Amino acid sequence: MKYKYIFLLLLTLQSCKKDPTPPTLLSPQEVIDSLTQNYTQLPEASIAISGDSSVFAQYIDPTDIYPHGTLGDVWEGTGLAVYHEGRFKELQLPDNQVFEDITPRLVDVDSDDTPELICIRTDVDLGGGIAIYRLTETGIEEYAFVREIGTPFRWLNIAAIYDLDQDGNLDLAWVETPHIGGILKVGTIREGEITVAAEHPYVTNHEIGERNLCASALDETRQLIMSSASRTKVVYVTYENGELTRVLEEFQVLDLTQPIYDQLPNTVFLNDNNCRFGE
Ligand SMILES: [Ca+2]
Ligand SMILES: [Ca+2]
Ligand SMILES: [Ca+2]
Repeated sequence: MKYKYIFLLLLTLQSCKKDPTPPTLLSPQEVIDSLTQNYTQLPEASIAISGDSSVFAQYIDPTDIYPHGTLGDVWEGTGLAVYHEGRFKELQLPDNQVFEDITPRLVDVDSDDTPELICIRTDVDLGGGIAIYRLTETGIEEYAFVREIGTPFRWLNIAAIYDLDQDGNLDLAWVETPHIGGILKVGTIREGEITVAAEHPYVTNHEIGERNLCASALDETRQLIMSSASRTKVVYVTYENGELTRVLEEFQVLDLTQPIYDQLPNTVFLNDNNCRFGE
């Protein structure tokens, strides 16, 4: 009889070995408490939560190895911590990369009903780029990326993650170097490297040293709205037939330190999956 119990104990230990972290379904508050208490958060301590509360994500383990300070401090994340399907999953960047960002964006880019994470990821020698990660059963892996600008201390800010031209493929829009004559760029999201399909100069969607990343938006006609690089006008840009076109500009100074939404009271905004989420 005694041996039977030992055998059962061994069986139990064996099954624990195969699955070292069995899923634990936690309440949203328990997940937030774990992410707050069990990880070293960024100063903003910002946690992204998917619309159905199935995925929680945050940047972790801040470092000051890249003293750019474009988002208000020198502390940038070096890892991701995610709660998904009852498990906490982590990713650590290599030593030459940081997340020059505040909150990962949760968007299902491959239509499998699980959100991917869209992150501004900087190489300390090559400047800002974008990385998209997908969640696997046990971890986090890279799905697609936008190549870095190529020069250190050059950054980019995402503008929208949306099928801008309604061709059935999700597009990613961002402003490269928004502080020094920003260039709006668009690429279509597919697995692997995301290449630039179109670009448009002299715009901005960020003020240096500020934490507000929501100075651009998408209106109900899928026009990208942001500031002119001169900061004197609001510009409206469409993406159709592979081209970005400035269709309208109006004299108005946007406050880039604040989200754009309250500054254009007559505009109906879409959920751009960058700053506004949901259907
Ligand atoms: Ca920071
Ligand atoms: Ca997905
Ligand atoms: Ca598209």
